[in-house]
Amino acid sequence: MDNLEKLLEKAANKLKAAKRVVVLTGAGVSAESGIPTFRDAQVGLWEKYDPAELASPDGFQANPKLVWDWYEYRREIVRNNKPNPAHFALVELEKKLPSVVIVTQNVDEYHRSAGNKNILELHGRIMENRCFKEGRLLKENELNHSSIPPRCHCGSYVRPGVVWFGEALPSNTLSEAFTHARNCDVCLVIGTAGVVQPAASVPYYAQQSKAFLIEVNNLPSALTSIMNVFLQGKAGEILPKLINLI
Ligand code: BV8
Repeated sequence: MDNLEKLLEKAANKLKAAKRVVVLTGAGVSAESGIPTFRDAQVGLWEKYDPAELASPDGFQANPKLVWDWYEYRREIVRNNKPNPAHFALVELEKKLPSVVIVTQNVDEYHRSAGNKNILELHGRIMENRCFKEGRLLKENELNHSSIPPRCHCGSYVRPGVVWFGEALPSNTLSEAFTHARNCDVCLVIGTAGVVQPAASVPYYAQQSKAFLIEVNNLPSALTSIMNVFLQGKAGEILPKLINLI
């Protein structure tokens, strides 16, 4: 049995015995769906822009049309692709174990469309629209498309329903994620560079509560040093193998 198989078995045994599992996912879990990660170099028109610049209120105010177009480009990619085996393996995990909570940094809603039920979306949803001034969620028929970005009936621009850099995460969702992390037996961290805060604190709360930490990533991340098991590889390949052992 090679080293990866031994590690898979060790991780599967811990998951099998777990009463409460928290799964933290990042852009890497959707990479095999064709959704570019934040780490991936931006392509084409977006090559010369830093995502963290575009994904911010200042970036939007400086150039609302550019940021709106970037989100429309990303929405099209999400619409034209679908969940991959990594997402479906997590649906199986939720079915097999007594309690699994998916805490995701992703805004593509692929965990929901794959079939997971217990999901905490820390950074919002890319398909949703909000009034830039009021923050209110807007229905499609409330958007005035005579400009780009569209405008809310209050006259302010419409923005995507995601949490930008420099904006607070939804407080209830975040505190629920931290509470689950503090009370879990196993924390499974998949496809995240572990850089963006406060999301990247979830595994640290699990560690403080003596949970067993497992990471799935094709490269080491900022979190790998605190992991009990690091399963190196693509999430779409590793997760089905891992879940099949449970
Ligand atoms: C906030 C939505 C405060 C938008 C996103 C300490 C504490 C608090 C804040 C900070 C702090 N330090 C710094 C900050 C500020 C900032 C921050 O974290 N900056 C970073 C750059 C240092 N944080 C914030 O601004 C947050 N807000 O704290 O506000 C506050 C409080 C009160 C009042 C006002 C303000 C808000 C952060 C949320 C930003 N929004 N998304 C959008 O999508 O457009 S973050 C966005 O980037 C993603 O959602 C995701 O979270 C992040 C990218 O991270 P990853 O998911 O890790 O993806 P990445 O591409 O980086 O890496 C991919 C990984 O997958 C890699 O490891 C790769 O190896 C791996 N991989 C690739 N392919 C595969 C794979 N793994 C497996 N299989 C594969 N096939």
